[in-house]
Amino acid sequence: MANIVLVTGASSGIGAATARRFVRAGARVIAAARRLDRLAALREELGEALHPVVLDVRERAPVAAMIAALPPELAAIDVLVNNAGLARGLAPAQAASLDDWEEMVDTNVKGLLYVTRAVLPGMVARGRGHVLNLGSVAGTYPYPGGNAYAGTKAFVEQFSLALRADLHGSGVRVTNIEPGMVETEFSEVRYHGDAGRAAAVYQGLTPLTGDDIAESIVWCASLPPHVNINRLEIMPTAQSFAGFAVARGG
Ligand code: NDP
Ligand code: 8X3
Repeated sequence: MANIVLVTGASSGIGAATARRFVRAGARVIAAARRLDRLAALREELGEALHPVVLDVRERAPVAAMIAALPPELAAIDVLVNNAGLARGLAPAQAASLDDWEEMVDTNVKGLLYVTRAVLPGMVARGRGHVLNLGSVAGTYPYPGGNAYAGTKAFVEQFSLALRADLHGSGVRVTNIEPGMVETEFSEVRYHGDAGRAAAVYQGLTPLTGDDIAESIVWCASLPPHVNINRLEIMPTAQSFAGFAVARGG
């Protein structure tokens, strides 16, 4: 089992559940996010094995500085879970907010790049490590209003596969975790705090939980070092596909 794990976006949802699972499996977890109160509560719950770090992954220099300033006992990161991310809005592309689009690109694409670039050299030098990225089914299957969010997750999927190519022979593993509907704060964030609209997304079905995804993440990381899960697509049983849309009369 991994010894030192960095989880971004550990203050909520999938990230918090992943931090819990790794700590319970005996790892020390660096838990990064912007909301200190949430991280402090997680530290209270999980104890000294959790090392909270306030970090906005969109800030390139502070990301690099945080990794460089880790205390020696936490510096040799075995597992990086690039989980920090968000969707903003569900408007069609022709009406979507450019601010929403930029926030998603800055977080889901550029933030993930900054953290990965800061952590990878150490993993390669040690000849071991595992990067697990949070992609999404949205990176593979389009849906109306997914536009920029889907694009960021398609980036994450292809970047993950490309990392596998670059890291060939290094001993460093890469996995893209691709969930469908997971009930977290995701929809509340997508709908800019509209809790009613967010709750309606999960009404009348059994969605995945953050802990369902955390279980899969810990499973991937605990496989023998010669085994690499490239992509893992996970949906609730109640979610599937609705086929192509056809506009008639045109
Ligand atoms: P949550 O909203 O519950 O959690 C998102 C986490 O990301 C929070 O801890 C938040 O912390 C953190 N975060 C957001 N922006 C930043 C930032 N700039 N810097 C650092 N941390 C940040 O959603 P989920 O747990 O569902 O989402 C986790 C990941 O899973 C995301 O990448 C999402 O796209 C992906 N995913 C989610 C699915 C779902 O249906 N829920 C399905 C497929 C993928 P804070 O605000 O404190 O910074
Ligand atoms: C989150 C799942 O289907 O809302 O990535 O895009 S979905």
